Amino acid sequence: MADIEKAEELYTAKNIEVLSELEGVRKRPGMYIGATNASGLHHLIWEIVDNGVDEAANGYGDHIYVTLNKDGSVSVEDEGRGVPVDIHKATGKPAIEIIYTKLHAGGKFSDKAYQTAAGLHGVGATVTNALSEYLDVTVFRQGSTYHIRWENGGKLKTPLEKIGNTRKHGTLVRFKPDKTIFSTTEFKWDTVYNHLREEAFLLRTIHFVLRDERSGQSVEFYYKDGLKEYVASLNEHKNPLGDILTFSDSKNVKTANNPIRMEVAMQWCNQDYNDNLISYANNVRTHDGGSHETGFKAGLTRAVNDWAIQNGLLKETQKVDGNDIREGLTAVISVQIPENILQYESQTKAKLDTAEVTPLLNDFVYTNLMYFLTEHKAFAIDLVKKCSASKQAREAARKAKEAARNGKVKKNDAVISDKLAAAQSKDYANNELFIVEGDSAGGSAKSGRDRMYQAILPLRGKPLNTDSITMERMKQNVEFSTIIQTIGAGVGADFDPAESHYGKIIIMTDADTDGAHIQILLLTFFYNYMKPLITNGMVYIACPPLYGVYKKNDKSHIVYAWDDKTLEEAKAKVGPGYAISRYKGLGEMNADQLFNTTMNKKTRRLLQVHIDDPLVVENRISVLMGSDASKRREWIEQNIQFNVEDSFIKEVKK
Ligand code: 28G
Repeated sequence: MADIEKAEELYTAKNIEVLSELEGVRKRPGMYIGATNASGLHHLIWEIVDNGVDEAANGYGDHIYVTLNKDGSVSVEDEGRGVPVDIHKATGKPAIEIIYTKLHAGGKFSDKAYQTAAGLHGVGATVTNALSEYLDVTVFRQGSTYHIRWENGGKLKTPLEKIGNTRKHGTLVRFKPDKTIFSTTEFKWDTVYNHLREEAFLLRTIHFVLRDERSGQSVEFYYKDGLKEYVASLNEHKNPLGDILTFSDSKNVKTANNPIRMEVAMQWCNQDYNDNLISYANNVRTHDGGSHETGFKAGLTRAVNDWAIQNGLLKETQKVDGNDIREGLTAVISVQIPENILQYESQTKAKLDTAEVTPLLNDFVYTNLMYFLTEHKAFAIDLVKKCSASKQAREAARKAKEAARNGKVKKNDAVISDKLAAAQSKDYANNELFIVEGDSAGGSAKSGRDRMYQAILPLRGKPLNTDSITMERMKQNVEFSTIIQTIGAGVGADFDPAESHYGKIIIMTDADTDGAHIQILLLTFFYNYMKPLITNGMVYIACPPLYGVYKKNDKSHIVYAWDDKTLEEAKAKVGPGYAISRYKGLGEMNADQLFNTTMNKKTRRLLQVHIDDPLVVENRISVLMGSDASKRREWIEQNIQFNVEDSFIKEVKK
């Protein structure tokens, strides 16, 4: 190695050493909280809450109080032992200072058998400190009250001091996120509400009290029946078949130094074509499932088939598929996995990869379900009938598809609505379907589009809410049947995303509350009947610009803007003497403008739709079902923002 390289290497090594851990976090916040959007912002709260939850889970205190303050800060308080304040020998500093400013690699500082999947224990508080304008801790411990404060990303402002006596014990943390780091610093009631509710379901012994000083709202979550209440809330507006089943057990495996704990709650519903499997490993959601879900599914399929065969309901040759059994099933699976065998498939930790768990779950579900079915024969018979009906429907759909493919039934192009302006290309994956609010915007979109690969389907009025109607009624609706025909990939259990005639389905509405409502109604339809479109990331929302900036009296050259930031940039670009138009709807743009601002791949903005928070989905459904229009409007405003990522619609994609 050349000397100069050696010198450089030494220099970097030294630099890394000098760079404090707090600065490291500020340089690469994404590494610690995922992103600096709304999701990352809320992570700051979760990290602090996690520490309080750990203390409570260890048996110290059973309430956690979370308050969203008026100044944009958050307070979190627990009733535990209080963060230690004694002097840490190696450094001569109070322990609390180390805890809030060092990233001591997870585990070292922790004596816990079950690490969170995030593996961030003990690191979280430092991350929150590093990314805050201020972080203030008050400790109530052994008769005394202590206080310490950092500012500007963890710079010690007020050293630890005893400020009084107390009879209470616990920790109170208050912090305000740093505006220079995050794209938004507004905490959302719904996001915090859903997160704490989810934790309350999973933890079952802890009371969470959430208050919002900005609005005066408050709520307490405490679910002593845990997952059972979780499933009950997910199925609240559905038509259940039988009761909620709950099983729990714990098993030792040779490779692990602690038992694996397993818990399941499940219930089937009629008139629902999706399977709603929600799984957790160490209380962290595993969006893509993995070992535990695999075991669960195998045990479930085995139990239903074995019971049906043993009781003469099915012959050996008539076995039902896992898919048929899971149609309409809501299940929450929660496993606690000892740290030494906790593994994930990838960096994102969305898929569990602990092989030991699969046979355990398989056996656990099989044994418990076989027992339950035997004890509840009438239910078991209904269930087997339901599964057989699903199988028949699936086979009929497959046969119809095959017949169409073999030319026995001519695919009738005339069925496809004359409202559709189709794309010329047959490269389906690259094609885009714009579902456009209103005939007039639809007209502009038709003439402005790139005919090669963009198709336009105008929608008249508001689509029906598919939560409150049956599949039969939905299919009779002209708008939905047109969408189904246009996409050409089936519907409900028969839907196959691989057959979609479009790689992207783009919902294009006005940027107002009516537009937002139309978006939700369409998303509700896709969620209920074409869920894989959403889980495969094929559904998008178009973002028309909110402003146009131009030289006064000269609209020949317009610079578009989507939010305050791009508006400032647009003003600067146009220069002195600018004028601003605020766009209220798609209809205000002509065909060229609509294409260039909202449809052109090079310049448009799209939001990719993810609906992965089951509680958000459930909440959405109850709001949509309700007749209270003002509540609905409020929910839309809380949960859908244009050009800003949030819990419902995440990830800005160009
Ligand atoms: C309010 C919001 C967030 C916390 C505690 C309590 C202790 C603690 C926290 O110790 C260092 C690591 C394991 C011993 C532990 C107090 C033992 C005895 C604690 C919180 C030293 C951290 N007394 N409460 N950390 N431990 N609450 N709430 O952060 O070995 S953090």
